Amino acid sequence: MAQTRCKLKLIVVGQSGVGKSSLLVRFVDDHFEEASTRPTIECDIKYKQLDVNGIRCTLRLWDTAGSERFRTFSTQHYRNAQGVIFCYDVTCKTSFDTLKSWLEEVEVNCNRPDFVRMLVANKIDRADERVISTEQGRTFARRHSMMFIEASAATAEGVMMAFQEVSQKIIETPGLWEADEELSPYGNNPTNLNQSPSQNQGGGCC
Ligand SMILES: Nc1nc2c(ncn2[C@@H]2O[C@H](COP(=O)(O)OP(=O)(O)OP(=O)(O)O)[C@@H](O)[C@H]2O)c(=O)[nH]1
Ligand SMILES: [Mg+2]
Repeated sequence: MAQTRCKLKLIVVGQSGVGKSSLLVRFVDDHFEEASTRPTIECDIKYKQLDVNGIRCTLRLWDTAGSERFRTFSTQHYRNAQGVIFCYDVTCKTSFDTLKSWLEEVEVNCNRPDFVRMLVANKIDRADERVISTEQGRTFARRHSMMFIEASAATAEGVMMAFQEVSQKIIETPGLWEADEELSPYGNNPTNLNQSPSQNQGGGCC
C-alpha cells in the first residue's frame, strides 16, 4: 500500500542576521559555513522530505529576507502557510525585541488562524556572548502560544527537532493539512467513493 503524502508550507522569519538561511541550510543540506552567507533577497524556497507519524511530508521552506532593504516580501507569500518559524539570535537583544513586530506582521497576513508557531533561539554555540536567557525565550513563547527550541545552525543542535516538531504539530492539527490525492493509497480519482473520510478532510494547502 502506498504511503500517505502531503505538502506543508513553512515560513521562516526574523531580523536580518539571526541565521534563518543558515538554519535552513543546516536542516536541508546538513551544512554550515561561518560568515559565508549573503543576506537573502526577497525570499528563497527550499524543499525537504520528512516522515511524520508515518506520513511522507514534502516541506516547502520559505526563507525570507530580514533586511528592510531586501524585503519586497508580499503579504501574498504568507498565503496558506501552515507553520511559521520565528527566529532570534541569543547574542543580539534587538533581534529578540523585534519579535513582536514579526508576530504582528505574520498574524495580520496569515490566512489560516490555526497555523503553528515555533520560536527558535539560534546561535547557542556562542555561549559567552549570550544576552537572552533560555527563560526569557521560553516566557515569550508561552505568552504567544508558540513552541520553543534553542538551536545552533553551527553545531546543528536543536535544528532537526525544530522542523520536526513544527511538522508534527501541523500533522496533528485537524483541518490544517490534507493528503495529496494523486499520491494517496486510494488513487487519483477525487470522486472515488471508496475513499476514506480522513483522506478528504482539511482545508488544502497551496
Ligand atoms: N556562531 C554561529 N553563527 C551563525 C549561526 N547561524 C548563523 N550564523 C552566522 O550568522 C550570520 C548570518 O546568518 P544568515 O543565515 O545569513 O542570517 P539570515 O537571518 O538569513 O539573514 P537575512 O538573510 O539577511 O535575513 C552568518 O555569518 C552565519 O554564518 C549559529 O548558529 N552560530
Ligand atoms: Mg537569509
